[in-house]
Amino acid sequence: MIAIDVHLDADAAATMARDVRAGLCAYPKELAPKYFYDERGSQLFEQITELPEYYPTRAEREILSHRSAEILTSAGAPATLVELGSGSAAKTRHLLDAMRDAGSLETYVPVDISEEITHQTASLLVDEYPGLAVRGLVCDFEQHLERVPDEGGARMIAFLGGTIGNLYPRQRHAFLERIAALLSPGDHLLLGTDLIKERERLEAAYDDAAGVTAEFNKNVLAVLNRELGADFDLDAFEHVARYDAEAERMDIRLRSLVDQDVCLDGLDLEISFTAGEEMRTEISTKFTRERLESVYQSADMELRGWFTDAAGDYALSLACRA
Ligand code: SAH
Ligand code: AVI
Repeated sequence: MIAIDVHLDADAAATMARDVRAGLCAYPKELAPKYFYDERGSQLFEQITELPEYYPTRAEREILSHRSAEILTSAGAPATLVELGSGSAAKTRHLLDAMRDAGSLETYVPVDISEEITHQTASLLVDEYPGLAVRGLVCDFEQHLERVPDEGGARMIAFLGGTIGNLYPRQRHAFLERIAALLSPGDHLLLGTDLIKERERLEAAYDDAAGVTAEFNKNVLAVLNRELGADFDLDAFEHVARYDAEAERMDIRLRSLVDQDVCLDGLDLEISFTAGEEMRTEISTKFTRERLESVYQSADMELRGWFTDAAGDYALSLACRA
């Protein structure tokens, strides 16, 4: 009942080496957020979802717990749920429950870059949903999207958690165009997006009092230490999270506390940081309904459903190919 294809091979290691070299040699320095998610990074993200300041997960759960049946009816009662960046699939259970209750549930396809969490999620789900076929894909969804299996029949592709906000506009546009190309008539995309709100709440959500987000951010340095033989001192950097109102996104960085040199033996590279220098590790874009409508339109898609939590903090939108 479980089949998981892993597409993280020598290719993935070479891609990481190339990305990190380019990011550290650029000015300003930058690392891609997909490198947060080793086993520890996935655990830290799960802790973030439970923080009092981090409202997006609770808001998305509220929508899914109240409106999954309606969402699935609007999506034509699909038999297959594909989920990009599935992680622990904690909130996805609401969609799977509604599919089971409607008698349409056949296949779940988790797609995630983190191998450990994808295996854990798959084995929990086959126990929880007797008869469910899980056909997982461990890969970088920006590289291997077209490997998502097609079982025939209507599909819903869910991209939850606001992860689309971690892509730059150009990446996002290219990604949505590729998703659109995967959608046959009758298939739908269910997209989770955080909405624009006051700076104070946004900045608190990404700089929690317990310091979990700071630890999550610094974990990318531990990943480089292990994977690329680097010698980053995690205590020599601090977490920075600012809202950029013009770009409508959170801007998350690591700031060097001192002048320092870092060696990356695996890349045969030594780089210097000056005291106060900042390296971006993630953006997290916030949306309005109007902005999303135009984002869909330019990717040859159209908005078909809009679901928000009672406070209006977060939205799930249903879209199909135009
Ligand atoms: N959907 C879950 C998890 C969100 S965290 C939720 O809503 O809570 C983002 C998830 O996307 C992580 O599980 C991470 O491993 C995965 N991810 C991030 N970048 C990725 C990429 N390029 N390819 C595949 N998975 C990615
Ligand atoms: C996964 N992604 C949608 C999270 C976000 O809110 O952008 C990652 C995150 N980074 C810091 N906190 C949470």
